[in-house]
Amino acid sequence: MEQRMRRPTRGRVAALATVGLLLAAGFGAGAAPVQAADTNLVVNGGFEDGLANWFVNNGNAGDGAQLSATSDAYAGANAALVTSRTTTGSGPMQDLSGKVQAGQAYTLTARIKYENASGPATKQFFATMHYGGGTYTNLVSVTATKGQWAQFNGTFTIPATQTVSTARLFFETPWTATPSTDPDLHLMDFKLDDVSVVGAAPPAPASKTIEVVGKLPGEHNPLIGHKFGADGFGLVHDGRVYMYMTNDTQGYAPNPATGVSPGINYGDINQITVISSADLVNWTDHGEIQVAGPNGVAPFTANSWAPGITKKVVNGVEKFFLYYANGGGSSNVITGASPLGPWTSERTSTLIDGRTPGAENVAWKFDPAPFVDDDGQPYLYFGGGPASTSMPPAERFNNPKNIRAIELDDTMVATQGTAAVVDAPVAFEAGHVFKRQGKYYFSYSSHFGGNDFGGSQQPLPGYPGGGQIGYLISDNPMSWPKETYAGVLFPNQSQFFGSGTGGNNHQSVFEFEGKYYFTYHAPTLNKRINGNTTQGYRSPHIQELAFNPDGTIQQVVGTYAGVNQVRDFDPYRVFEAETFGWSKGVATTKVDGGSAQFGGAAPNLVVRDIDNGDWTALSSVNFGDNGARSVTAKVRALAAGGQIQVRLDSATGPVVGTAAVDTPVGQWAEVTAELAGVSGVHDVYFTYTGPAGVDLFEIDNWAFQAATLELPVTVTASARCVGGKVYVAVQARNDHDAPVGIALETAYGERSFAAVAPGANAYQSFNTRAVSVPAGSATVRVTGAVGGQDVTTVRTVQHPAGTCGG
Ligand SMILES: [Ca+2]
Ligand SMILES: [Ca+2]
Ligand SMILES: [Ca+2]
Repeated sequence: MEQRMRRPTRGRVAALATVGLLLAAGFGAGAAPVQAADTNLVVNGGFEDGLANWFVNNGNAGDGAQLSATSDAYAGANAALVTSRTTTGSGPMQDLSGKVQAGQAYTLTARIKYENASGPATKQFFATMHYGGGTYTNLVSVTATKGQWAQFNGTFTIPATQTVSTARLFFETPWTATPSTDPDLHLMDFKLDDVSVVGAAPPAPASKTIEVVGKLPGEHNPLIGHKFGADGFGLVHDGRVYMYMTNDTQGYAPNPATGVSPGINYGDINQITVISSADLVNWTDHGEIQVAGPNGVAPFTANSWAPGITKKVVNGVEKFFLYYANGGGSSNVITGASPLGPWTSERTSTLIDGRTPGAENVAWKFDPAPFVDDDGQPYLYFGGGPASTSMPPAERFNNPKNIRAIELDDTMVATQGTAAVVDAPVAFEAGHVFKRQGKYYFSYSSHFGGNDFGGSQQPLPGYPGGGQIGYLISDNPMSWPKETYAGVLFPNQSQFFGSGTGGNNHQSVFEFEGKYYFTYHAPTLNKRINGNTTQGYRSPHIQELAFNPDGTIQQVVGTYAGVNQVRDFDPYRVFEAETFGWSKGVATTKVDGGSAQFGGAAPNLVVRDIDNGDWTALSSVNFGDNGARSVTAKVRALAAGGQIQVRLDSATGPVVGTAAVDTPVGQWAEVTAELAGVSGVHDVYFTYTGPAGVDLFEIDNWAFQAATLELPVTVTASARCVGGKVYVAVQARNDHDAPVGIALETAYGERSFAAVAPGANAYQSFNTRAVSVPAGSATVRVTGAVGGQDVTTVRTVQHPAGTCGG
């Protein structure tokens, strides 16, 4: 009610008085010169982009008007025209939240004109700021003469105590409670053009960069330490594991002073985060898919929680189907041409909602998890939330029947038939199915009790406690009676990670190169940032899943150690710099142009927020016996004096190479570090140094270059006279640890030796048939194998001039 009852309070009167003084002092002409750093905070103030960034003030329930573009402009081709005004405050508005700052002074200019024949000869107009709630402040005033463009031109200072998290600028006529009694005086149409608010540049948005080491060197959980990710769902494709996650980082907003973010707000989340790895330790950040919201792949959805993905050949084309929860009320699917997109929506409405047969009694039609059987038949599992009140309390608690299984049709983007009940004990959410040795496994997260589940009840013996992952084993992917319940496969994560890590969970299972893996989340990164008082920001984890001979699952133990690295990292190729085993103090951001490693259609990110002392690292990089000669980075310098140091095995290990990032600031370029003594298998740390307090550079990708393979050989050449002729002698000693072939070539002949033993010499004295020869060169060609590779090393050696009897 307070908001609707706007009145000219003392504050408003005082503000008006200030404006009057400024105007009386002849403000426009005498204004202090605008500082070079000042910025116009208004976007499209001249309406040359039509009505972009403008809308009608809607601060009070009664506010309303029509806003249109008009060619009757003060300048340029367009101005704004406001008609059908219902209140004095009904006028063009632009949101300056996040741009204006308390305590700052701004200069406001604008042009305004009214023309209605029955209106007054002159009329006062205000530029006003709405700071949210009932707080309105008139900023600048002008009295216009009918039919003429009048100019707003004044300054205003936002009080140091004013909260500016909401700050919306609009134009209006002086307030009166019942303007409809004289609309010609109070609600006339007017035109607006050339609006500017000039002052200090907007503050930089607070950094989301995670400054702590969130994944400790040597540990493999959480999977990444530079951002969050929840509800991970693993997909294996073409030798890599892809993890799709709810983008918990989206609403993360640590206070710059305290470092503590407000608690997670799932309503903020409309993106899905994707990472991938070929070894389960070094993960590449593929950024976020803008799934939902006005600019999303599926703009008819608002949220993108709890993704589930599968692949299937449809009409001869392999496609990837990414299902997600549109909040609690419905689920949807988007289609990818690859695991990394590009993504499209084949639907124009949600896939699972209140119209889905068999889902009518499911409270939360969310958490969609796809499964494609060996025969190609696809299924979708979904649902959760409060149990139907039609059941007795004990049944609501123990067998809430809130999860469903349904067939998908061959398109993968529509269901067929009626959903069947999954009678998972104490079920809450997060249904997931995989198949092993002909048996189907359904896992899910259990509820925490309470009024939604029959009030104070006890679980039946063997049934899960709160927030655990239980599972069922069935011979039929559509049949899940309670008798198929097989136990708890993962207790609550707080049992392993301690205070601050409780709450619900969401799991998946995937098979990769002969082993099964279990994914789950825990707010372990949040805990490393804030201690035991976490704010609900979750991180992805993986453990190996082991089975008993009877097919039941050995209960999973959550650890920071995580899983073993599946294979060493191959450094001799271009790979994205947004690939880390571990990192400190860096962030990533998407850039245009596709990925050098994953293809032009795949997203590409760069590592940013690189400060002096930050680092990124790769686990178990195999340089081979012969080692690396150099590493090249594609970088964009942001300051002079930055350096990349390459270290082995820790962030404080020996520096084995350095690249100066001395390329032009702001431009992408390549820099190279020559390396010494880098062979075998090592963790590699890229440590970043340079001037303090500035971002040093950004990095797009890396490539190591293998050392040129060489066969060690010692060569000598001489000339001497024998029997009146000059002989040129060439000798090559095999310094390799295996036999080699050696060819000796001179201008006077050549000779080849097969299988010269280690330490032995190939020797030939070539008869020049001359009494005198000039100095010249001999070529020694050595062939053999190094580390299993065929190698040829060519050396040249000078022989002196020779003469007989001179
Ligand atoms: Ca204009
Ligand atoms: Ca940093
Ligand atoms: Ca990159």
